[in-house]
Amino acid sequence: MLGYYQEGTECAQLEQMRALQGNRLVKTVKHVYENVAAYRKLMDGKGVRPGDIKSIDDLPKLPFISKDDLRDEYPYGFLAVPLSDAVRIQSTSGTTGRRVVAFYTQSDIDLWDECCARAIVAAGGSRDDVVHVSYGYGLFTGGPGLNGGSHKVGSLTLPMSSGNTERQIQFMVDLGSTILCCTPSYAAYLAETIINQGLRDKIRLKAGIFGAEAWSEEMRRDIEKNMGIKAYDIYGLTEITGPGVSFECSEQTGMHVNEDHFVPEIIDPATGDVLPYGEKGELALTCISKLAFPLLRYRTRDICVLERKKCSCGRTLVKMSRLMGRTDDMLIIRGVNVFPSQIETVLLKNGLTPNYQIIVDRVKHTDTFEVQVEMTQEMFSDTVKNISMKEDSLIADMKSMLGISPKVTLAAPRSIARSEGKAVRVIDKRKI
Ligand code: DLL
Repeated sequence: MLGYYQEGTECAQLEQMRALQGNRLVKTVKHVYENVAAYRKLMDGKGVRPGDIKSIDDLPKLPFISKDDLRDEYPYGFLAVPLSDAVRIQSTSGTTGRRVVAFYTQSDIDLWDECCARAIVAAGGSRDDVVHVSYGYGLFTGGPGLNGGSHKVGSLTLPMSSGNTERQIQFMVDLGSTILCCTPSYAAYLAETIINQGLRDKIRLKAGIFGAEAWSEEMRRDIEKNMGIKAYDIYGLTEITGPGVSFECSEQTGMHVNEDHFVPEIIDPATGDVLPYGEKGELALTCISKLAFPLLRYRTRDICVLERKKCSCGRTLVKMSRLMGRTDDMLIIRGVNVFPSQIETVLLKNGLTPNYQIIVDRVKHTDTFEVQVEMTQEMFSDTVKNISMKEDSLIADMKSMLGISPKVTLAAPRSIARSEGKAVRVIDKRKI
């Protein structure tokens, strides 16, 4: 079994954890009420005073925060410390609207680094490892987060950032990288390139820490097989801190939430009611130990399940499932709810690669729905008849998974643009 970075916390008894959460929540609520006008307004609007929050059981009394609340207060509205105490910002990519800027004090960065260190150690990392960080550096939290975690562990850290695949592989070979950190789609691309260049025997990777975008169990198995590694999921978001909100352990059945810093709740996205463990819903997160930007009950729009069960790794931290989609990336096509992850599952189960794109359009008031996916080299050299049979069988499998049939186009190998960061899976051309 692999070790722990902070065993006392990672394996704490439930009552001890709840007491710690309660103390930290009380302090954080007081802190934001006193220092953030927007919080005072939101809490006053709901009739809640800091004194009403006495333990972790009082969490549902607090109002939710949404991305729109943050955008309305851009850039400094939610900053909870004087500017002189803040030492860093990170920011979301802003693809779906105005950017969100998150602030950190030095102690916020230290605790974020510790969360990432827990993830690295859970994936088998130690000071003897060479940690190859191919998440982007800069405003994106992936590079800085895993970089900081790797330093805390004491591993040799390669701050590669994303891009320049040739150089990535050369360093991997020359320096003997043992743990790779990047998006799962970039890991799949790196694996493909390593195999094509005949370098599979020259790499020394043993584990990967992959997150920042949705990926399926099938994709995990493919990457593990192609690279000869164990692939671990890691989750996080800029607004809350970045990667390291939760991380996977040796059991690989979901991610332990660092709940001494981030308290998770699953809510019904329509009503906001808190749902019990085991039920699927939207994840809301509350920061209880940060100073500069501690969001309370932040609605992530990510859909998952929480479970508190005994884990074979010994950690008692509550576990969240692999993400099942987002409340906002769910496509509604001809009235049917479709998640890109469902399509990926069908493709990989059929021996295809995770290089695909979903194209949705509207022609004469009717939605069109097409899935373009690359063939493997073997399929490419097959007869036209066999390729067309493969397309038909994919359509049938999608119909049974989704309830509607897309047009499926098998494209030539390597014809769909690769991503070095988060992959673009959906092109929605509808103007609704
Ligand atoms: O993606 C932080 C991160 C960096 C996480 C590196 C893991 C590794 P944002 O750019 O703010 O932050 O995007 C956050 O990405 O709300 C999820 O929808 C998605 N996401 C993050 N991790 C996962 C994951 C970073 N493991 C948004 N599985 C989140 C699926 C993920 N989706």
